[in-house]
Amino acid sequence: MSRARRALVTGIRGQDGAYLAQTLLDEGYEVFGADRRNGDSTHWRMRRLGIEDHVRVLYMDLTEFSNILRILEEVRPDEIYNLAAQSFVAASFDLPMVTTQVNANGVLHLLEAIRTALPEARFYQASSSEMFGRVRETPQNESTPFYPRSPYGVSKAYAHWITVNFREAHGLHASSGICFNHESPLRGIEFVTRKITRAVARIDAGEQQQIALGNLEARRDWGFAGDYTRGMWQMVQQPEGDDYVLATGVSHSVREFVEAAFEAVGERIEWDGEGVEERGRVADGTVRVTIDPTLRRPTEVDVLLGDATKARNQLGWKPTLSFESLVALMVEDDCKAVRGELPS
Ligand code: NAP
Ligand code: G4F
Repeated sequence: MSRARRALVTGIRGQDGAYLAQTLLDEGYEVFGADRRNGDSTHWRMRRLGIEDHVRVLYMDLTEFSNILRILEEVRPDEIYNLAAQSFVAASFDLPMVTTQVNANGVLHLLEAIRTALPEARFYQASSSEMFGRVRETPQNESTPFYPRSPYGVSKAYAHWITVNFREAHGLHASSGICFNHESPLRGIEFVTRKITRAVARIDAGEQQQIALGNLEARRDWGFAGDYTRGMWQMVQQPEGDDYVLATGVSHSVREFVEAAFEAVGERIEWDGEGVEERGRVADGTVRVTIDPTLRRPTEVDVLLGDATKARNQLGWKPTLSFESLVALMVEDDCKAVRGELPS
């Protein structure tokens, strides 16, 4: 009897790691999750999805080549999904070298290890719409030139091109998923969407008074993470590796996200003032949103809007959750967490 297909997922502790593990388990895979930490590792996201006991966790850091090689030789996965990264754009301005070592060199380590030990394995690289940066056209698709605006974006552009090069030079089955922002109740609290939904839930429960934000005008194409991890798996099932954009094709500003999140708990935000003096108030005049200029980035990506026509036509992929449903889902989940109704 042949063994179940094996998948190795790096970044298993992250948002996408948990949803992708769930997707792969649903498809009958034996799932190995690579986690850079050791000892007291907790996997709250996988626990939330009820899959913690079904994923075999291995210790692996993308900056350690021999560690990667050893794990590939031991596990011999059929498919390798590289989701590990220093993924917080804002932090990359202060940590450009760490960001490059993990997000760029780390991908090269993985590709070299695959070429050496497992050239038949299929590879997925978590590329990012952040590579489009100061966008050259709107909407952005697979042919849109990159103009990254952060050390993170630059590192992801390197990782994208080295993935393409290993596909073309060495014949690896390697795909690059150029994913636009995708969110969920499992999103890290440093990202703006979850920062907002968590704050709204805490404000609603009387545990917090206000939220301070940076640039309210930035626009993002926000989708649901579970839709995107299915798209990643679909890419890897194609006969040849390729590049695909995953996006909803709808963009909203951070300001609109704030308004939708407060609306989900029955509050309407009215804005007054300008610049750092701007305030978001609820009906009785209480200030709930303030501006913190230190949260602005040295170079910003003003607007992202993706065109996922290729993924729709070739993979049959499409997003299932609208912006409004996504915001409502995240607020509802954070309200449950505040009430202590979710496992931590
Ligand atoms: P995430 O929640 O931040 O997860 C990233 C994971 O990478 C974390 O669990 C982190 O481990 C791990 N990691 C960091 N440095 C590592 C290292 N040196 N070696 C091994 N693992 C390391 O990010 P995500 O939202 O799930 O995103 C998954 C991937 O997609 C990332 O590559 C991200 O850049 C990319 N991406 C995300 C989006 C999005 O909107 N979510 C869009 C486009 C692309 P710790 O838990 O130990 O910190
Ligand atoms: O939520 P963000 O931190 O996500 P960002 O920078 O778009 O990056 C995310 O999406 C990328 C795909 O395009 C991924 F590759 C990346 O790994 C990550 O998942 O910020 C979104 C926008 C930015 O324009 C930021 O300036 O929100 C603006 N913003 C305004 N106030 C804020 C805040 N961002 C954060 N994190 N915190 C704020 O208080």
